[in-house]
Amino acid sequence: MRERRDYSIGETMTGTTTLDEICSELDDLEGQERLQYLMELGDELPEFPREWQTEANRVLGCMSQVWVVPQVANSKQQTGNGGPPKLEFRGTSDAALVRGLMAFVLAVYNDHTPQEILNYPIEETIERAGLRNLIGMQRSSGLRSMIRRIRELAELAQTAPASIAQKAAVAPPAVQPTVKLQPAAIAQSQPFDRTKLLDTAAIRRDFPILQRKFENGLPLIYLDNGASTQRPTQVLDAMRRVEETCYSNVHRGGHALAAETTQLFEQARTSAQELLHARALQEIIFTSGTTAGINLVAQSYGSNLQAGDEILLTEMEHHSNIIPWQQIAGRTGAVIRWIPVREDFHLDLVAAEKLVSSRTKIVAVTAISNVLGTMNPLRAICDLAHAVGAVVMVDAAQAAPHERLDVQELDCDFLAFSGHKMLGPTGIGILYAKEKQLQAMPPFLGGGSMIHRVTLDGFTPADLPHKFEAGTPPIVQAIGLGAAIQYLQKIGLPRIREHELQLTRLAHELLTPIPGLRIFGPAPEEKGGLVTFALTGVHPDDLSRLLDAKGIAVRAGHHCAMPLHERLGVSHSCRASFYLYNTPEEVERLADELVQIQQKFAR
Ligand code: 7TS
Repeated sequence: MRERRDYSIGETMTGTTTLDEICSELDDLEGQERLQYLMELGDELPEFPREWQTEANRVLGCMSQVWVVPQVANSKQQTGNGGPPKLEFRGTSDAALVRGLMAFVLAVYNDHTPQEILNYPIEETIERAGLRNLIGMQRSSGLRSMIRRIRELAELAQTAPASIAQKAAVAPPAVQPTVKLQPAAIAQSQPFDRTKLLDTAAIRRDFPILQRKFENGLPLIYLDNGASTQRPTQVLDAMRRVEETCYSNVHRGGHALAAETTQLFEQARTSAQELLHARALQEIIFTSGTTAGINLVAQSYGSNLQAGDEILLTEMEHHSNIIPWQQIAGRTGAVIRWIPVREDFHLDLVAAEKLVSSRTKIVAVTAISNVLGTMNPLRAICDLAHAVGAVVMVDAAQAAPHERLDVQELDCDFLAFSGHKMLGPTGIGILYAKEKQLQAMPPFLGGGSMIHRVTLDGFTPADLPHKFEAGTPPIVQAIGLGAAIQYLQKIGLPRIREHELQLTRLAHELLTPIPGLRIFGPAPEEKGGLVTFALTGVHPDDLSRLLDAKGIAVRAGHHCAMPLHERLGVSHSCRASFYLYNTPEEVERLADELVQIQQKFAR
């Protein structure tokens, strides 16, 4: 048998043997011994929990069952501040030899940046290790499937790093965390980094309302962006310009004003299409907001539900993504099932997999929780739903304003958001839906604009998107939303996300040490730009009033998420939610006031 080497310098993070050692070992051995060695190598792979052996993690194209999970390597391996994150994969198979091949693949790719992974000349290494002759054709194509999967994940990490975090989140840790709340979160989090903030001084000049001072001389500190955001002059001007120069109804009337207004209105649709990277303009429906979009889908798509069909929701939904489904379930006899929220504030996807079946017809999930901030693994949820033929409705009310969303990448069937949470006016929102779904769905509201032809006996609906836009739409508001989207795009959603992440880190750093203060939500990296908390001894409603007296606007209450609050074991909570114009000084003021309140009232 082969001699065991000293692995002290050669061990990778995951405890498996290094690539050089594998190659030199294979070189030293002959025939059967080499296969035996590969199998022993597989035994060295770190444990891969059963809960990780999901469809989403499966490597397609292998004869045996193979799974891979990507993770961002922990900070001690990082190249330092600002360097690209290194990836670390965990994998396994139900076949011993394939586990050995997995160990080889992981020795090649683990602890490297996505670019290094993509540049790596793997064929040379396969040659060097002599694997081509050793493993035969079928195993060889399995090996290539593993490599392809790892390269795909590296590409994803480069283009959409958040999805790697999402993919990693699909795989829960082997041991469910027992520590609740922020101590765990702060331990994982990177420190606040001022250099990654936006130029808020310049941005704030665009928002007249932010100059406001209260009668007591205190400036406004607006931290209630989860409820609604403020409008910049660019949006206000765009709306005023229409009112003052060309206002008219749209898609009717042959006069000049109608043509000009219609053109501006349709430009806003194009801006929304670009924002979401939708395939076609026909897939963008103007609604009055997220609530209206979800109701449209529930009433129209949901009208085909039958008794016993299942709608899958999550415990962290806003009431807007609960009640429309309860209403349609009540009418059709469909049953609602719930994906639970785990102790670490993430969805329990292991439970979700068990809940999904051929009875599941619709999965409706929030992209970002308006209370916890948790960013949900949308692509994995879409894959899970599509595997059983169900459609997915994404509530993007808290996501579209803050992060880049690509409906084609997500592969969701429906996605809704509101203008007023992203610098636009109230009364306007967008429903994205795949064209094939919209074609098959009956119209929701009936009236002007949504018909092709009407007779005394009935009507034929108009083409998309007008089929779903009955009556005079919120014209000026749609144009305002278009201007808001352009404003956000000019700054760039990834930069806005980074700014909010820094503010959230700062908030966690400053709020966590306050005695009796509990944060409801995961680490800043895993959530949107908000912090929801409770302070022992002070009711959240009082807390918000005390902060208000200091000019700080936060929201207290159940935030239209009563089932989630029940799960959290509290009736109300307090939420500070950030946006691109908020500053670290404002977060510091919030923390200072909370310290004072704690010292005065919460003993
Ligand atoms: N979904 C989520 C996740 C939300 O946060 C909200 C509004 C909605 C749907 C409804 O949006 P609308 O524009 O149709 O009303 N959320 C909040 C909030 O958290 N505080 O006030 C409104």
